[in-house]
Amino acid sequence: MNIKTIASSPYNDQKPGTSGLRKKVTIFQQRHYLANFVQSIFNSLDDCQGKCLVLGGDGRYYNREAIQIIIKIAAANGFHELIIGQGGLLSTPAASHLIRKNKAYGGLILSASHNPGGATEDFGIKYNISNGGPAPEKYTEDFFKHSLEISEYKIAEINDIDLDKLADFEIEGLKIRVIDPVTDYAQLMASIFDFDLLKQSISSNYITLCFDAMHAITGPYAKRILEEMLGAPVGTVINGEPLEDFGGGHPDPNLVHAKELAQLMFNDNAPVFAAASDGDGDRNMILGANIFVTPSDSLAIMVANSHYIPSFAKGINGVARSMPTSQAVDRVAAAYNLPCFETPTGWKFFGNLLDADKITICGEESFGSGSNHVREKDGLWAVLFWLNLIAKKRQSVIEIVHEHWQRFGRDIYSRHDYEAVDSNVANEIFKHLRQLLPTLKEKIFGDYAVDYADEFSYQDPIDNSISDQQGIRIGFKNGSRIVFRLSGTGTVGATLRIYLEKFVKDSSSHQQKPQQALAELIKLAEKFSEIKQRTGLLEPTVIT
Ligand code: G16
Repeated sequence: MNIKTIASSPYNDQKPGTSGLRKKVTIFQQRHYLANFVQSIFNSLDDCQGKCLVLGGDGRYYNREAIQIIIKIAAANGFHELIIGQGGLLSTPAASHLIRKNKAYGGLILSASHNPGGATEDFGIKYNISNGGPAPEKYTEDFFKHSLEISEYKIAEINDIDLDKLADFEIEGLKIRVIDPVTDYAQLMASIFDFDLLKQSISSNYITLCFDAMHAITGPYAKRILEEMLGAPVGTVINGEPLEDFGGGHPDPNLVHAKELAQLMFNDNAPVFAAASDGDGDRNMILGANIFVTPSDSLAIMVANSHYIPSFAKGINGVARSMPTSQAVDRVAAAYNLPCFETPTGWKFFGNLLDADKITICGEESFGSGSNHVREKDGLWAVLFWLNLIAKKRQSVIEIVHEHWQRFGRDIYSRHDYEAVDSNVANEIFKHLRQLLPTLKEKIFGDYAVDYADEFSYQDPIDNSISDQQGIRIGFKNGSRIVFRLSGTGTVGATLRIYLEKFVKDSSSHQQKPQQALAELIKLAEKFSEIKQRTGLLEPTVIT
């Protein structure tokens, strides 16, 4: 194989964020930009010679071009086998599964997740290690270090690969397998859930449903599993064709961006169940007729009912949630005597706990939940989990949620995002909050007496690595919390997130509307951060 070495020079902005490197497409299209980053990853890994790499993305604009470039760089760096999803498509959880199933060295997943796609929108790339999970911080820091020192990259002089034809072939010793992106993943789901029960419940119309793929990657997965394998009527999956620009939409499954679905569900004729997933298929939003299940509640409910799911019938080892996720799951863990871990935001922090069998189920407020079946959060897995629960418990979504609140109390929860804030302003807000923390101890604000005020730092219990500055927390004696964090996934300025949580035990108060129930905490959060004065934004950009 003819290999060329191309001289290049570093870009200084290739530091991966919460989940890989995310930038505008136009940034990725700069000369050598993508090649530099890919070569930096390969340079920082141990020898790539003779190894297998999984490759695919969410189909967004620039996916195909990027895959052709990566194939050539991977070939030049000595990979022996490449497993690529047909059309260059792989959902993030499916890629994680393929890495594990094929004992691959790792995988490159091309996605900017829930961020919009298109020629002037976002693109992203992340590396997953051999356990199938996102590269932990020690890797991503090394990728960045290499990107700052790069002086050349290697590229094989081979023709573009036909990504659309399923085939196994060899180019001068390099094995390439273009595989169906759905088959392996669908088999995995069938091994976890009770597909026979689901088929019966759907064919008897006990469960009626709608799934919004938001013109992103889960279209083909959801059509195969929900419509073809489980027999849901054709048309159950809406916006099911993956498009490079997601049809101009924002593939973020929440009540703001999946408006069509929200309208359908808060209606007299709503189906029993609805859900949506994001750009790369790892997020989920769960809805029942006239109810939206917050991701934090969804996690707690899944854990509390996990014994109804065939693969968890024998019990689970433990659970974990990211720090800003509500404490609802902690209450379940305490009641069931399960270990419960609090990690920083980012799925990569669950990897070690899952590998060490300390936890079986984990999740985040950012519309993500998953288990030890892969090392990524998994949108369709969560959907199937809920469908399995509805079918097994013979209860509607609203009944399941209300029963849960009745037993454990309700953590009323909301997240307020202030997007595209000037980065200097955002940094000043955090500086100000850090100075404020020591002055808050033991202070009382109306119904809220401060219990602790600190900045979250995490020591991984398996490898003892420490991650500092993972969000500012103000906890109150009544169990309520305010958390401030800067997003690590945005591509324009800074996104400031305020997470608000209030625990209500008494069932007569469970039906409150979150924004009303949280009004006093919202005022306190705005007062502590001075967010309105400092950003000039009078309202959050997105409330979920
Ligand atoms: C990524 C990570 C998640 C994280 C989320 C939010 O999700 O995989 O673990 O919770 O970002 O991050 P932030 O608050 O920093 O924006 P995704 O779906 O974007 O890959």
